[in-house]
Amino acid sequence: MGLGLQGMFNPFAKDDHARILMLGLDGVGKTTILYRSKLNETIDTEPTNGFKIETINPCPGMSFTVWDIGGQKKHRYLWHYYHPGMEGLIFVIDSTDRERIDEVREEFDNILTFPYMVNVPILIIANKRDLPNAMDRWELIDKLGINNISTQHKWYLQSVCARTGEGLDEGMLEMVNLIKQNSKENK
Ligand SMILES: Nc1nc2c(ncn2[C@@H]2O[C@H](COP(=O)(O)OP(=O)(O)OP(=O)(O)O)[C@@H](O)[C@H]2O)c(=O)[nH]1
Ligand SMILES: [Mg+2]
Repeated sequence: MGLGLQGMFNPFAKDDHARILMLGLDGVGKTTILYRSKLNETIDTEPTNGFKIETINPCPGMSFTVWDIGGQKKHRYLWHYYHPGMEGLIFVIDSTDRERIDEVREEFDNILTFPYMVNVPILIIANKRDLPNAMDRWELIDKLGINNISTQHKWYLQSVCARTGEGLDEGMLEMVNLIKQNSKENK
C-alpha cells in the first residue's frame, strides 16, 4: 500500500526513465561525455561510426538511456532516424570552435525541424570549457540564436569540461528537471 521510504523521498516514480538523443558535430566530445557520465572516467575515444548506447543515472530514481550518434558529416543524415520516441535532446558544442559556429547553428536549426522534436527539452552542453578562448554562454546563446527557440522548447545551456566532469552532473540534473516539467505540463 504505502510508497515505502524510497518512494517517499524520491521525486520520481520507481524506475523512471527517459530516452535521450545526444547529437553534435564530430569531435565535440559526445562519447567522452557519455563515458564520463557512465563511468566517471575519461576514456580514449575514436570517432564514432554509427552510434553508442549507454544507461546512466543522473540522480537517484531516474535513468537515462543515452543514444550517442556519430557527428562526422558523412553520418549526419542518420541523425533524424534516431529521434522518434526521444524525450530529451543533448546538443553538444565545442565552445572553442568559432570556425564552425555557423555549421553548428545550421545543424542545430535542422534538428529542430525534425517532426518528433516538437516540445522535446534540450540540454546544450558547451564542452571543452577548460581550453583557452572558450566562448561564454552569452556569446553562444547569441551565435546559435537559442533565445528564438525558447517558446517551443525548454532548454538549458551548461558549460562543461568532459575530461574532468566539471559541470556535467549539473547539466544532467537540469535535463532531469526539464523532462519532469515537460511531462507535468503535457499530462
Ligand atoms: N580539452 C578537452 N578535450 C576534450 C573534452 N571533451 C572531449 N575532448 C577531446 O575531444 C576529442 C573528441 O572527443 P569525442 O568524445 O571522441 O568526440 P565525439 O563528439 O564523440 O566525436 P564523433 O564521434 O566523431 O562525433 C577527444 O580527443 C577528447 O579527449 C574537454 O572537455 N576538454
Ligand atoms: Mg563519438
